[in-house]
Amino acid sequence: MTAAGDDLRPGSVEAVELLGALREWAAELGLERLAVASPDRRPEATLLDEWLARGDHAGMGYLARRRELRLDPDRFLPGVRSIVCAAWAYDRAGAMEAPRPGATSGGALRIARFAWGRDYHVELRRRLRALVARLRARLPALKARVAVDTAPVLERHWAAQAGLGWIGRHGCLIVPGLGSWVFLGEIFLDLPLPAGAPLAAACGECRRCLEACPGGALREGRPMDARRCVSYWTVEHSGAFPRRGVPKLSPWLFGCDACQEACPWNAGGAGSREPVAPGLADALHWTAEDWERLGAEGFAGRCSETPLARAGYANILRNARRIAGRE
Ligand code: B12
Ligand code: SF4
Ligand code: SF4
Repeated sequence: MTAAGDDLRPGSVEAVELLGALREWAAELGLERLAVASPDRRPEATLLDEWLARGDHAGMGYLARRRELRLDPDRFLPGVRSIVCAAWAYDRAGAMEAPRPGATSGGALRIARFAWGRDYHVELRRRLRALVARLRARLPALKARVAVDTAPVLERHWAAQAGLGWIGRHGCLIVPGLGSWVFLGEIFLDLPLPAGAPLAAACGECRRCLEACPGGALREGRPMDARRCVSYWTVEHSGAFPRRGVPKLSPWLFGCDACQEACPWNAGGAGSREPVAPGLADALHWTAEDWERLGAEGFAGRCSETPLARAGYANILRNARRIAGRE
């Protein structure tokens, strides 16, 4: 069987031209950056295996499953020749009066910025699929597979290999000029496009994120311990909290931005052009009582298209009660 890119060489005029077109289309779709990783630059199995062996993935059993798919891009898309990595800025703080770090007077609970808009899984996937459709108009035989967050793909690894940005000590990808307030998404292609080169990490002597982390989840030189991460407990953990081992959540109702807010690379980052989800604009300043009063129906009405919907009202209420000392 012939692959879509059989006539294309990675450095050829055609391949460079195609990447240029992809970048233009991405910009039209509102995606800030796009770069390509070579599938040959596979992730180190030991980093993932040791992370799992230590139990750093907490209750996220799905991360231990499909290990081979996570480590081998050729299993994710047989015949893969390029991994197109996109960064989509999500910080909407510039567009509105956002609660500032430490400014939680009046008992306002905080929602991390990644959750202020409409569900990014849906929105980013739609944009990446639109890119695939435009490519297919030129190359009908193209094999492509899109990944956004939930797919068994180590997204930060590929984005770093593509040179889209570099991984900071907080573990997030920092994109020059944008900071780390970006979502990542990928298109695996059987088409050889010119790959980028990794950027040098530029944390220097800074350790602000490690100091700012409320649960002590971040460790020098290796991926974080999710058992100590507020984001894990407020977003991923379902059901009652265990008696021991949950860090102090306050003021984070959903997600946590402490490590990223402390990061100097996020000081002047470009904001998102997307609006805050209508149901959330005023809720960004709510107290635990406000969330309690909302009720399941009110929650569905306001939050159904946002990342909060995945957690569900019961878990959101559990978080609010915990912060208010009532759980
Ligand atoms: C599970 C998960 C979580 C878990 C666990 C976090 C973790 N660090 O693994 C929890 C729930 C805690 C979480 C929290 C958050 N997440 Co999250 N999460 C994921 C998910 C689904 C899988 C990550 C994974 O596979 N982890 C396993 C570890 C071993 O892999 P890894 O962290 O990707 O790291 C690999 C490499 O990057 C490298 N590496 C990573 N860190 C470091 C550090 C050092 C020192 C070294 C040497 C190497 C290294 O080694 C690893 C193996 O190759 C990804 C989406 C995806 N499919 O990749 C989103 C993703 C990483 N999350 C994202 C976001 C936005 C968040 C939050 C900011 C949300 C919030 N505000 O609450 C926080 C940030 C917390 C933090 N400081 O990392 C974005 C990050 C975007 C970016 N700019 O980097 C992603 C990419 C989703 C997306 N599509 O945009 N998340
Ligand atoms: S998201 Fe919060 S708890 Fe998790 S590593 Fe960052 S600062 Fe620590
Ligand atoms: S806060 Fe400092 S150490 Fe942490 S990621 Fe940002 S620059 Fe690196």
